[in-house]
Amino acid sequence: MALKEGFLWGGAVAAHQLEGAWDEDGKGPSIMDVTTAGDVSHARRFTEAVEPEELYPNHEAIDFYHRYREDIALFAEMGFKCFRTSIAWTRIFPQGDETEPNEAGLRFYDDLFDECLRHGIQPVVTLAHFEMPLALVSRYGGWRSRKLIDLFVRFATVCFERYRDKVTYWMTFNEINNQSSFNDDFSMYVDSGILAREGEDRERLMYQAAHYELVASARAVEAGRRINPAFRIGCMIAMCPVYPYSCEPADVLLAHKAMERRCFFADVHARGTYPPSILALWRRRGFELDVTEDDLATLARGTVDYIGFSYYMSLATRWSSDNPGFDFDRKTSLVVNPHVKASDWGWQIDPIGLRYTLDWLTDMYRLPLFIVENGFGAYDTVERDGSIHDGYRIEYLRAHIEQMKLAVEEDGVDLMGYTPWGCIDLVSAGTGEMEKRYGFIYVDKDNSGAGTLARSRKDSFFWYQRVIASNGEDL
Ligand code: BGP
Repeated sequence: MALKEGFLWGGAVAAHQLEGAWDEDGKGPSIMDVTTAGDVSHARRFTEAVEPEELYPNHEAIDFYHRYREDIALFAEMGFKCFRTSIAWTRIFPQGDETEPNEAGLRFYDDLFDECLRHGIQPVVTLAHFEMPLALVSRYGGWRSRKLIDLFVRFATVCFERYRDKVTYWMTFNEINNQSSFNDDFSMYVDSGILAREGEDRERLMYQAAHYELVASARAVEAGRRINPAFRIGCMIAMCPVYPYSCEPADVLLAHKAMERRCFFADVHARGTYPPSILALWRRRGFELDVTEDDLATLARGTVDYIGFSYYMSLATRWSSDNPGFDFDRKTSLVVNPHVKASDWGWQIDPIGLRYTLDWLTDMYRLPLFIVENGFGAYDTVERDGSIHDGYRIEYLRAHIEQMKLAVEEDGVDLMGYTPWGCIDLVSAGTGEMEKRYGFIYVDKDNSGAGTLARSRKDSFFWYQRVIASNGEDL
């Protein structure tokens, strides 16, 4: 059995990492327009009404806003069947709470999606990829506020109505579960627009914000189904399977707890209920969250059609006696897995972990899956003749596709498609750098912002072209 006919081969990006044009045609500032490289201090200053200095690499990014025709032609040359991007919320609602959407912003995505469709490429659209309007942080504290539910659902509804006949595949919140690392300022900020205050109970804050987002997602799913029953609307989870460091029972239990804490979001999206372990945790901690009967009914109705997920690496954890409650914390509970190598940024490379993830998600949720991010961030070298020999990237992707095929062929996983991350070089979300590159297409721009922005084909471009043409047989 091979990959199914119509398998969605493609690539993935996010608006704020490649479009640039951050303040053109009426666009408002988003949370990512005032922060860099995992550092939220500028964002804090901005919301305290101090003008921060200009150092945001995504303001220009790779200027996709003006060059998308050329880029989509290159995707088409590779044979893409789909292209995953996000709609920048602040192009549509610049401040987030206007009564009318911004027509120029809506028109940009009309043109972009038309261009994709003209080349036979299906748009796959994430509604919120770390792009909350900054004004919603200043005015409402981001997802601290229940008010955001209505604002997000309105944004989603405007997009569903406008692109009803152009987009079939949607996702609500990108990597919604990153915020489970609530001790990490950046994770909280990008997922929820929350800048935690001194002395606040961050864990409680995270569960409250996550609940509002999950309700917003469920309401968006319901709205989307009403607008076009043919839509397929998914969630998007950052999947890094957490392995026990050893077979010592406490290590195994801690790894299991880590998966519960990181992945309960998928339970709510897919099954429409919170798992018992999370409800018990709220009781144990004495969290009295704003969760209404109505919310629970909404969650049960607005379950997703598929699970989209990113997979870059696996993690490993080891229990110690100063963690009697088996609380997993990404900052303190992780250990290096001696059985796998890591990228230059310390991301552990584990192709078998992808098969494990596909199997695990299928066992848990019995839903179609979509690998919407996977890839190898690396430094590339341009040779004198302009060629780029990125064999390391090919090796990474090949090994992951092999495991993906095994999951489909031998384990019965229902897989919709595969869109490697950063199919064209773009600004890294985690580091703010250009030179952590993922692309099949090289973009001439360095970390300081210098470069012509010219595009060129790497070796991996021609390799991926063959992979798609053979539906994954020629690796
Ligand atoms: C995911 C995000 C992407 C992307 C990717 C690679 O977490 O959804 O936006 O950036 O990771 O991460 P980085 O850019 O930090 O290498």
